[in-house]
Amino acid sequence: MLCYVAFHAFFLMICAASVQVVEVRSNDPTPTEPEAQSCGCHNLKRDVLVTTDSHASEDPAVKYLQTTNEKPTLSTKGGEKSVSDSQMVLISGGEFLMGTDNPCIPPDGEGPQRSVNLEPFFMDVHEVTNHQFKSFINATGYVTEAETFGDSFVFDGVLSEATKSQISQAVAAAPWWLPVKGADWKHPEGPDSSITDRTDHPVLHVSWRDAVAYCSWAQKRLPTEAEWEHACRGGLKDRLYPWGNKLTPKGQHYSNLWQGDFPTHNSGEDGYIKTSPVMSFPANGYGLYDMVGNAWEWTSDWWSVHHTADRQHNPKGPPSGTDKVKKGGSYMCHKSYCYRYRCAARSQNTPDSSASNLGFRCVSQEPP
Ligand SMILES: [Ca+2]
Ligand SMILES: [Ca+2]
Repeated sequence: MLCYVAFHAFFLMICAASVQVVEVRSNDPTPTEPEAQSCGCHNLKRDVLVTTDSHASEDPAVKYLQTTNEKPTLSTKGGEKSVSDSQMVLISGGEFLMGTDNPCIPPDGEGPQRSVNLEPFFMDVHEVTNHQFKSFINATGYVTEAETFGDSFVFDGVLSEATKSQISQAVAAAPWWLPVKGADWKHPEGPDSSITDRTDHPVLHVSWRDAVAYCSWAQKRLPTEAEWEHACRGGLKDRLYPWGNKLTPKGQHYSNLWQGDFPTHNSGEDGYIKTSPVMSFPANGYGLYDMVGNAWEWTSDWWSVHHTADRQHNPKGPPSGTDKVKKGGSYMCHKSYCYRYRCAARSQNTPDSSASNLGFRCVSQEPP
């Protein structure tokens, strides 16, 4: 309840705010309206910047099925690595409690807590890395949506001054989000950046469709929200985080989040100002890394904030919608602005959205 009260005051501002891109005036970098205290990444809509979507009708799950593309190198002992170079763990099925009856951000639809039954599945132990995504691109020639559109959203705190000086727009409700021309998975902070020293970091600037295309190529799929949350909880019941209820047990950081004052000062107390190499923090009880923090992760579900309290079996979310659910929060999350690095927390973006803190991992019914 305390959680709710603390959040409620500034949520009233959030819910009234729609994302608008505004001109940034010199000597007045902060747009005047609407103001909202949120990280703002939950509603970065590409269509405020771009009006065409020429390949919306293509189904990446079909187009980039591995079998429709060049046969990838299969895993061999001591030889070449597997197609997606991935490690997966078996997540037991059965019953778990999804959501919470003590929501910190009630309008996100964190509740009610409901009993969910799942089939067993395998899940990538870490977020899909730049290295893995590059294998996919090399094998298929896939072009991401950010590359097609020519831009992507980047948090201004990670941009070079040279890149920032060329930008004249920002997201009204969250002026630290800037549309950066040339930002894509290979150039996370725009054209003057690269992933050369970040091959083991989570791939960023991938839209939901890009993520679906990758998983299909790897003969996997995106997790449902229920699968993701079950996996996040790591076998614990009704806890905030994958490791328990205390954010930093014995002073140790268990995830890559934001320490300091958002959005002006990131102390990097956990060791990282931006993304971290996957598996830099302890795994949860299921052997999964970075389920919260580092990069947000797409799920297959359409977004809705209305949930039944009835027991469900393998829920897959609403049949349609405008936004897709993402889970886990990112290196940009701080309790004061984006307390969404909890297993029950959730947020959303349109399927064509991409940003410098949003990635994914895959699941499969089959062993890797
Ligand atoms: Ca950090
Ligand atoms: Ca993550």
